Order: sequence, then C-alpha cells, then structure tokens
Amino acid sequence: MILSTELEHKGNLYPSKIISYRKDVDTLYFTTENFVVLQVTVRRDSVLRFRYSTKTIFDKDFSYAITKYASRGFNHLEITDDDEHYIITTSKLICKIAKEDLRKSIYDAKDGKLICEDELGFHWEESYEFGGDIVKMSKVSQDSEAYYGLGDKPVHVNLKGKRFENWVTDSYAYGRDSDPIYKSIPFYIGLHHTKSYGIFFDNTFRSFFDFCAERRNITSYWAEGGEMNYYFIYGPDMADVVASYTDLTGKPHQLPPLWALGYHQCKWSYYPESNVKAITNKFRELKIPCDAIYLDIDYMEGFRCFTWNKEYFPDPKRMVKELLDDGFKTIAIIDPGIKIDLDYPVFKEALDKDYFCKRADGPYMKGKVWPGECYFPDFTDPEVREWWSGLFKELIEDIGVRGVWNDMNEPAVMDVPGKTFPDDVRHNYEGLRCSHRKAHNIYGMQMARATYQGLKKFSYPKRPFVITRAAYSGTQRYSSTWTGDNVATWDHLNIANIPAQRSSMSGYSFVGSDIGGFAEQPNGELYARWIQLGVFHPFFRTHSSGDHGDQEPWAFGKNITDIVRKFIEIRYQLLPYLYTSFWRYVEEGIPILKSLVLFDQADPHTHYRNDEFIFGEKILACPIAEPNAKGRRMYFPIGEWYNFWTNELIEGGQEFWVDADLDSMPIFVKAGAIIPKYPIQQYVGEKEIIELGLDVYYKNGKETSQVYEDAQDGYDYKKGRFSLRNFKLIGKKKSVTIQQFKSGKFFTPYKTFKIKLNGLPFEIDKIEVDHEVTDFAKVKINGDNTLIVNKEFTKLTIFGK
Ligand code: MIG
Repeated sequence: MILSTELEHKGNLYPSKIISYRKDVDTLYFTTENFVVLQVTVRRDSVLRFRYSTKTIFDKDFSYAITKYASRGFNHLEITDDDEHYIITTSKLICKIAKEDLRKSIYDAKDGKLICEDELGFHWEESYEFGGDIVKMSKVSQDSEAYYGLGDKPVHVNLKGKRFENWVTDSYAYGRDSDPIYKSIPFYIGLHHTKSYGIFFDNTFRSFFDFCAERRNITSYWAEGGEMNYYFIYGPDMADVVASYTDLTGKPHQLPPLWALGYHQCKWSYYPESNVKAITNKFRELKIPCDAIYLDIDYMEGFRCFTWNKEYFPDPKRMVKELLDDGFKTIAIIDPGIKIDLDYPVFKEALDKDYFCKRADGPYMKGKVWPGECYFPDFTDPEVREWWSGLFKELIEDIGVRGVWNDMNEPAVMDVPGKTFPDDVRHNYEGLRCSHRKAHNIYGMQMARATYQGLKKFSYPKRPFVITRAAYSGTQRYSSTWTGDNVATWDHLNIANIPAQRSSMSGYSFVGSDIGGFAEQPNGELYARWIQLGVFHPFFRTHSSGDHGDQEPWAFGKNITDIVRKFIEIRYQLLPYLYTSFWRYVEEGIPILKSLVLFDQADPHTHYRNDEFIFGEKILACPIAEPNAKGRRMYFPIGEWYNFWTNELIEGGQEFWVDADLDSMPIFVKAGAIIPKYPIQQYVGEKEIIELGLDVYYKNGKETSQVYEDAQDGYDYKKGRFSLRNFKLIGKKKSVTIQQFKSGKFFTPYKTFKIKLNGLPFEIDKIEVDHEVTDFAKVKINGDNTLIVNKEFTKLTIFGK
C-alpha cells in the first residue's frame, strides 16, 4: 500500500472515458468504460458532492458527519455538453467533467474564473490486504494558493507546503508540528485570487492531505479505504465557506448555558471534598470569578465510571448542591474504558447485553487504561448509545452534576503500539458493520454523542454541557472541546492560539486549551499571559496534571493573582458580547474566532498571520507569548481600531508596536462597534443585571452591532423568548446616531443602558432620544462621557458643539 508517497504511480488505476450519463433530480451519474461511476449531487448552488465507485454500484450512503438539518436546494441547475465535457451549471458554479477521463474543473458562474481543477483527479489503488480501494484525489494548486482548516493541527495557520495525517491520537505533551493529534477534521479551505472554497473529504478511514509538499503545484488527499466522497463548497468569502461547511456538518444543537462561557477551574485531581471546597472557597475569598469546578478520574471508585470514591466524597449530592449554592457547577470526567469486574454493575450489564467491542474472531477488545484491564462499549451501535445515555441519570439528575468531560476517547489504550485499538476490532457502525480502520476516527465522536444524549435528557429543562477530547467533523453538534495535553512552555502558548483559530475555521468554535499547560509547571508570567489569551477563547479553563504543583490563579503570588483576576473580570464583562457571537455561530455557523485571513481575505497581508485574531465580530486580540515582553509588534487589519485600554485610534493595514506590560495585552475594538457589557459577577447569575453597559466606539461612518440575550439557560429561546437588539451607528463630524431595532419576546431584567461614548471627536451639545431633546440631568451625563438611557429607545442622537 502506498502511504508515504502519492507520486508512486505504479499501482494507480484511473477512470477511462465516459460511456453513459443519467440524471436523477439533483444527482447525476457518469459511468466510464472501466466501471467507474461518478455521482455528482447538487446540494446547494454553491455546494456539490462528488462520490466515486470503482465497481459500478455504491455502498449504502451513510455519514456520521453530515447533519440531517443541513440546508438543501438550489435556484438553478442546467446540464449541457460540448465535444469534450459535460457541464453542470448552478447559479454559483460551473462544473465541467471531461468525457475522456472524468477529470473535473470548477469555475465561478459569475465571472467564469477557475476555482479548482483536478490534476490526476480521482485515482485509486486496489488494496489486496483489506479489499476495496485506497482512494486518491489530486488537484492543481493555483497561483499563490493558500490553505487553511484541518481541525487541530498545531502548525502555522497556513498549511501550504506540508503533509498531514488524520488519525485521532492520544498525544500527551505533543509539540509544534506534531501530527496527527486528537482530532480528525478532513476539511480544508483553499484561497487564491481573493476567492475561497472548501473541500470536505468525508471519509473516516486514516486519511492524508498533501498541500504542495511532495509536488510544489499539487494538492492531494487520499484515504486507506472507503469511498472517494467529498463536498466542494464555494464562498467566495471564506466566512461563507466555513458557514456552509458548518451547515453541512452541523451547528451545536443548542446554545450552551451562559455559565459555560464563564471561567472553569480544573486539575488532575481535586480530591477529597475538603480540597475541592478549599479551592472553591478561595475563589470567593479572593473575588476571582469562577463558574465551574472539575472532578478528574480520582473521584471514582477505582476509576470505575459512574461510581464515587466514598472515602473522598462521602455525600456527592450534598457537596454538589453546596458548590452550586456558591455558584459552582460541578463537572465530572467519564472515560470509555469499563473496568473488567463482575461486581461492577455497569460492566456486568454491558457484558450481558453484548455492548462491548470485539476482535475480528470474537474475543473482547481488552485494553489497559486507568482502571486496569477494560472492555470498551461500542458507541457506534445506537442501542449502546441509548444505554450509555441512560447511565447518566444518577450523576446528572440525582446528584446534580452539570457537565461531563469525555477523555481518552480516541480511544486511548496504554502500553500498546499505536496507543489505540488494533485494526481488526469490529464495530456496529449503525448496522454497517466494519473494522476499527473505518470506525477509529469517529469512536470518540460517538461517545461524546451518547454522553450528550444523556445530559440532554437528564439536565432538562437546563441545557447540556459536554467536553470531548477526540472528535471527527460534526462533533461540534454535541460537545465543546479542548486541545489536549499541552505543556507549560512559551511555545505551547503560541501553539494554543493556533488550534483554537483553526478549529473555529473548521466549524468547531467551542474550543480552548489547558491554560497554563497540562504537563510541567508555568511560572507566574507564563500563566498570566495564558489567562490573557484564554479570555478570548470560547472555552476558558485552567487545567494541569497534579504532579507539577499548583495551578490556581493564586499559586504565583499576589501580583499575578491581581492580573489574573483583572482579566477574568474582563471575560465576565464581555459575556453578553461572547454570547451574541455564540448565538451567531449556532444560528448561522459563523465562527467565533476569526483568523485575520478569514476576517479580510482580500488583504494579502492577512494570509500568513498567525497570532492576531478577531474574537466575535469586533474585538481584535493578540497574545503576548514570550517572556519579559513589554509589548509586541502586530498587524492591524484594514480599518480603524481603538486601543481597548487607552482609546487611542489606529489606522489598520499596517504593523505597529503595541505596549503591553504583564498586566496588559493587545486588545482593540473596531471603530463603530457597540460592545455590550455585564457587571463583574463572581459567577453567572450572581447578580441581577439591572443595567446593560454599551460601550460605543465612535466612527465617522456606519457600523452595525448586535446584542443577543435570553434566560441564559433552558430552551425558551427556541420558542421566541430571546431579545435581539440590532444597533446601527451612524457617525458624522458633529453627531453620532444610534438606532435600535429590537426583536424577540424575552424581557431583559434591566430598564436602562449605560452608554459609554469612546472616541467622540466633539464636545456634547445636546442629546435627542426618539426625536425629543433630553436634558442632561435626565440622561445623567457624567464626566466620563457615560449616559444612562431607557433601553426602549429607537433613536439616540448626540450632537456636538
Ligand atoms: O492519561 O484524567 O487529557 O486532561 O487530566 C491521562 C487524567 C488521562 C488525559 C487528559 C487530561 C486528564 C487526564 N487524562
């Protein structure tokens, strides 16, 4: 089998000429003389699916990645042909298929420009060892084409010049360029001539992507089995490519509870109960906001899932309640390995019901993990998932645990080559029985899905919260994620920035890293800088392995504690802003973190930018990731940006030095933005929100901003009980007007906005609210340009002198 090279053409087979063609509503079939069939499905005007068979018939069509909620339908579809091609035309794309050899080229229907073309196109090699084919695709890389995406690869944002493997792997202390690591997200984005498209190779076998590494002008991808089955997604805006991919593979099925966007404290492990309480009490004593506390594997009895060590935790229900009374949601870890122990009911039941994975010839898949020798549930069996989801009843409904953390679900096995199951392990795969070669990459995803189903059921009417380490495309529907076992080094702080951005542009926005590093111990400076970055990651959690000392906000002395508190407070103030971005992600698939290239692909300076990124829609952040720094140089995207700390206005499209001592960090706000803010709370819901802060950043021009709010948990928002405020800012030389358009049936508890005007180029002369001049006393204008205004206004104008 050819794995190391794609150039070795010896065993390759190619389609020959097309001899027949047929159309079935939105799907076309092209058959070649040598029995290859290409199936093209027009899913949307901008989304085409290509699927190949080398034996005239197709296997049952099934995908764990594609959601049933994906949009379908097109405005236009026309099939024509000329001497050399069949031509499929939609309102967005023209796809030509060569009659001679099935090679395809795809053009923008508007301007006729080439977007993506096959080089060898589809080819394959027969696999004698396993049967079936090693399926391959190669494409011509266009002039100065750049590549992005692929999930969690810890490498430069732009993937060009490199080769990658997708095989979900437990990667303790991985490093820069380690590949593969925990996730398999076979989706990439190409960008050339300011046009962007995406390719999602929906094949769960071990797969490879080569971006001009082996041959300078060729991009190729291949898998060790299964079908050549991929989706071509056109933009031309990268943000639309990502939104379309996310539409296809799914958005989170509901918003997270707002508390899940707060700060989380974790360690391997906090036990016994007195230690957990000491930690949570310290947060409150030092007034460092925190919403979640984690129990790692030591809370269990001998690492048996769904049990408690009664010596450490004599009364978990009471403890969980006491923690909750103090604002802490308890999150517990659950691993896939089930200890072989006939006195352990979970094991006994799964054994009796035949729910464990087996080897090819019948023995159980036996592997060592934390509990010792274990068997592993086959999460690819819907009945097993149903059973697994039921196991959460006690933990969630009775004891009151609010989130579950799925770890080791690659699946990880200790002390064996490959660190996972052998290839011959059999899986149900929704009745399409297969070996681990095909199921490996989705095993963790299906565990997260089963866990999610349990939490969804037993947390009701509250929203579920799940975290997973392993993932395949589509896992974002069920769970948040973190980037695995990193290390407390400065380089890892840099690395942490990248998989978060990459994950976000790969449809998976609810992501964060182990702040401070999992392995080894950071010094205070590194920890503080990492917290600063974490403020701008949707999942915001400190985690560390226990053997290297303490890693709580107060573990590094008072100076660091103060800095960490200050930044966690900023996060809590920005909660309504982040929640609004999350809502956009859940509704429209817009990624929460935007690499600069995704923010402005037309500006070539952004194509190789790694460090700076946009958080939500309006905030530009850039971590400081080296020791002893007093600031750094960074690139500002085109446009105007206010320094968050000083309000200094910067004209983008260039690099600048930014001062940032340890108690600061480069944070900028887009001119024209309106940033909603909550007061600092020690945990979400601690205070009733009696006033919504709106930080307005003046711009000479127009800008729109949104604020989404709801009950912060539960499902009422799905029935229209949300509050969406659309703000339009119109700035002129001597005035600034804010219009408000409100929708939704949720009544926010506050009555007023506290508007803070930043960057006003004039002194205020008068203020009009809904066309009536208001006296200053009424709007309580303060010395610092803040005014209190009734939240119902539709038009507010501030006139200059
Ligand atoms: O073999 O549960 O990535 O976050 O603390 C180590 C113990 C198992 C790996 C996870 C890490 C977790 C740890 N786990």
